[in-house]
Amino acid sequence: MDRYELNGQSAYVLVVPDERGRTASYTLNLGSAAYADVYRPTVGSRTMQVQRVALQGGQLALQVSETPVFVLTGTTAPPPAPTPTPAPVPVACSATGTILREEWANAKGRTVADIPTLKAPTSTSQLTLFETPSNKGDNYGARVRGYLCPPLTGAYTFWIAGDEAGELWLSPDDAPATKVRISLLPGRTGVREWTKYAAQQSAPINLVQGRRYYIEALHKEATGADHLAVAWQLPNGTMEGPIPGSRLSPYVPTTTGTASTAAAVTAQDLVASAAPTETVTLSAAPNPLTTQTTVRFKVDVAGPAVLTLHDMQGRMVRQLFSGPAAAGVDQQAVLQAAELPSGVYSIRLQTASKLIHYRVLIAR
Ligand SMILES: [Ca+2]
Repeated sequence: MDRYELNGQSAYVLVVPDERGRTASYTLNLGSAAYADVYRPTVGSRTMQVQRVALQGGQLALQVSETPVFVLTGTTAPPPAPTPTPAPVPVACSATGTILREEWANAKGRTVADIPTLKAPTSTSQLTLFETPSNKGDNYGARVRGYLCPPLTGAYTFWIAGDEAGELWLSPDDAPATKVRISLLPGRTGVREWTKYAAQQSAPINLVQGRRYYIEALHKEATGADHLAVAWQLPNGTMEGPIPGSRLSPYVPTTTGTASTAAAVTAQDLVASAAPTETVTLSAAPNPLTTQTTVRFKVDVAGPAVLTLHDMQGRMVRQLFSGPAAAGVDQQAVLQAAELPSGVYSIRLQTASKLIHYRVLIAR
């Protein structure tokens, strides 16, 4: 995390800098800020996606990845209610009627940080509304996750209720990696008791009709009563609590394991399996670049080499070199950037046993 100051205004940049596909949860302490604007670079766009998050006690919890996230704060009035775009004709939702619930049994602790989400869950089920069964047991953690299909375009407000600990996270799109915590339980509530604590309620959040949004509720139970539910208010004022299955689709875990941890393990395995004696270097200058840059690389074991350019989503946008590389010889390739949008890119060099990355910024 880097912090930049100008005239008393702070900007924060959060990034996992190693390009191995790792992600991390991070809580920024923003002091007296009332809200934060979270900016994310968008592929092919000169402007960034922005999400406004109301803060409780200045705490902003974010999911951070190798794509940088920029945070600006505001201390004045509460966030202005976004202006809904009228959408009089609802389109058919892609919701399939359920949301995934994962449970970890025999998990001690009273906070959501005690949920062992990096392990495989001990059981899973599908809920037909955004509410878990009451009084299932003691000492478990759970995660309810999937996709929202908003029936209208405009500002939605969310609530979480539960016993004992819970957090609600929402992405500005359908990617789990971009999720932001929008509300939480400061303490236990009754079943569907939405208004016991101010922090149970989110800021108004603009959603677009028919688009998919990733949503995730974390739930930690220690002892006694246990339950969890999530509600929302539609732009037309309708309250739905809990959110019905007609708005929901389940998250579908991939067979290779869920996203970030599996990707991280794969990248580390690649590095670990490299011949210990092989050294590969990769650089580009100038960087940042405007029209072109010269990429230099060198291998000390002769063999095939492929040099490619990838955007922030990992898609290959250019191949810069492919062929045999001689040992100990400086190789060069020119990256012409004229037709590429401004943004952060990754140059990848793949050899027989190694994959390395080099980050470049195209800025005009
Ligand atoms: Ca309890």
